[in-house]
Amino acid sequence: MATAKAHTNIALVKYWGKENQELIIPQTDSLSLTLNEFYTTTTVNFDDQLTSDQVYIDKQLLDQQDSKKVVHILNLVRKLSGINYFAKVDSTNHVPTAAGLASSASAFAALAGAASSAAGLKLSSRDLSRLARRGSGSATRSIYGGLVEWQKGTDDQSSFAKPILEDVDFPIEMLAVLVNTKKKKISSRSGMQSSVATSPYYDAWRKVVAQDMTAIKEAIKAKDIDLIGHIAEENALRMHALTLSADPGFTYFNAETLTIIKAVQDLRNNGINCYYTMDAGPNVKVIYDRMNREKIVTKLSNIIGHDRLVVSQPGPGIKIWNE
Ligand code: 2P0
Repeated sequence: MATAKAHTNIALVKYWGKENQELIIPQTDSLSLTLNEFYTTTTVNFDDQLTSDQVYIDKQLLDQQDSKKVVHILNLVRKLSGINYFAKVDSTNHVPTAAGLASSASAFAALAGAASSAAGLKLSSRDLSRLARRGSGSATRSIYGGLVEWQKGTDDQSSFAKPILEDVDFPIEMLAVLVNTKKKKISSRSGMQSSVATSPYYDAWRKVVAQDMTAIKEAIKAKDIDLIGHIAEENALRMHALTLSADPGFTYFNAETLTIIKAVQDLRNNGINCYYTMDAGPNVKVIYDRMNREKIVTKLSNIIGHDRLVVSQPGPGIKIWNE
């Protein structure tokens, strides 16, 4: 039996498309910031008394269909370790408010850590990152804290994350703006597949990411928060252009997303530097130097309400306990 705690991450240079669906090998590299305020803790117990795998998320037992991705990771761990018992998986998402920012990144990173350790495997961080990748692409990066790069590689061996700067020693901060969502969203998995298959801009996206990866690593070296934020904002808009230009076209934005984008632009026009990024949903994350936090929070509170804002610092890498 083992427990792991992994934090979610937000990509500053996005992953949006797979080269290999089964192994989850991406089309491009990506780079993210691990967040302190959002994490998952998962306990895995391999037990010879069990007659099937049992998966609990936030105390709810999942049915067979919903457990599939988790069982896939358990099967990989059984194969690697030679353990043939079924397992009980107990996973809790820790998010500061109820308004969903639970993430497959922290979930599959914590699962990979807890399951491998419970099975007696002592995986290196690189191999843990490779195992987490098999559950969800973004989980590859949640093994490490701080600023993290996922090198796309070409196969299972060569596709893993590595830390760029684990202890972030400059005052970058991220504000999650939890936008109301009623519509059922298009999963990242099918959204990115459709973008790769049908967007005429996909080739250009590969070139954009290669340039952005080089530029953002320079900006990180220089601890230049404005340049990091600018690159992240442009990269996010270009990723979302892949959804609009797919056939059929779609978007993750809603009206509130655009309202928050406008507010960030207004702040910037008034000399308060901040930048936005969005993922496969309508929430907006704002990137800024913490000296600007108060002004940004005040402005956005007036628009959307204080209870839908969560300030987060850079967070740590995975922790695993054997019990
Ligand atoms: C990212 N996202 O880099 C990008 C940006 C969302 C937008 O990774 O199919 O849940 O499990 O590999 O990791 C979300 O996609 O997709 C994601 P799968 P995942 O963070």
